[in-house]
Amino acid sequence: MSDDLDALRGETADALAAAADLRAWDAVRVGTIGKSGRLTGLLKGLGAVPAEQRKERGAALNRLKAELEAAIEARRVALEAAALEARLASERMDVSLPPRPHPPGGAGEGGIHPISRTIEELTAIFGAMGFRVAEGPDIESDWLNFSALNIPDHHPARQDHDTFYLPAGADGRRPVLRTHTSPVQARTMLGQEPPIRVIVPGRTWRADHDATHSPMFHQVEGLVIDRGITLGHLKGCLIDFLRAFFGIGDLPVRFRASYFPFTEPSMEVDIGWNRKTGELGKGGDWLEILGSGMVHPRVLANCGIDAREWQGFAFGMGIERITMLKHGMPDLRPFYESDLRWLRHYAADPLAPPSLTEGV
Ligand code: 2NL
Repeated sequence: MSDDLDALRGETADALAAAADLRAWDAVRVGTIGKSGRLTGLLKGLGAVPAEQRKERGAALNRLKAELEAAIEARRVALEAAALEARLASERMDVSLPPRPHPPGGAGEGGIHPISRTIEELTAIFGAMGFRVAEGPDIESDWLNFSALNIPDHHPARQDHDTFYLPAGADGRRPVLRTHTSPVQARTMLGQEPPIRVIVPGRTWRADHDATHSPMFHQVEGLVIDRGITLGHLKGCLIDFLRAFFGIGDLPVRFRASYFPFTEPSMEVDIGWNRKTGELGKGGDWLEILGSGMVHPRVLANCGIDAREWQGFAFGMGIERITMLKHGMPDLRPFYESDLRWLRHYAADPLAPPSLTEGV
């Protein structure tokens, strides 16, 4: 083996080891096996070697070429791996880091208002039963708010002291601020074929203001239209809902005959509680919590549904009311006062998902 080949082997190994990045590495590669590289030069010079040494010299050069190519490639792999390691280390993110403790409603961190939280819970519970959420405008025609729902002209709900009327439109009729969310169910029936399963949470308006009434409040109504729907479906659905919402698996529930213009028969629904302590679930007293019934055939007809083929049930309740009962809130007014002390006390943690069985 010639000295010049040994020198090239050693110097290339040193240069490769010294190459700290791919640019330096490439300079070594070009300088060794590139077009004008040292090894290439030696190979080109083979022709000038005396014939008797040429064979041995050629074999030695080819061995060195294979050796250097392997060493150059190995260095490239090592440099690329090191570069990747360095990049991964510099961009590392600790995804296991837990979120900072989050005071509900506190110190500008934001919390979920109890009304919103109850709507999230209603959506979770009824969503699991196959209901979708429907929404509609606050300003409605009196036909959708009243007539479609079989509320006749002389009904007390139509009197000015209950209903906010707006100035008459081009048709000469006065729109209203919806007094319940039922017009959204009417829109749903008019807009799609049964089967229908919707809940409608939302703002409602009545010209009524005292310690227990606000001119703006929230309701949730529900509507199911399908073939062969009976009172049994209504009872099962509402019993399951009430037990899930209040988180009391054996909550007593009582159905009591009543009257609504839009349902026939109609029932008010009571839950068991203790009148003295306010505790829900036991105590032998009854508390009215919601209204319900089988959708009146005239309402179905008004909304374009054939009552001989389709039946349904509906229900409605006040969101403030069920929220106050669930959390033992004594007063309705703070819901709308934006008092941070009240909000910090009652707001829900935005990171805690609404639970089907426990609520907040
Ligand atoms: C209550 C009573 C109720 C309904 C609302 C309804 C809606 C349509 C058709 C039939 Cl589109 N019914 N809604 C039915 C029964 C009772 O609410 O006391 N709410 C606070």
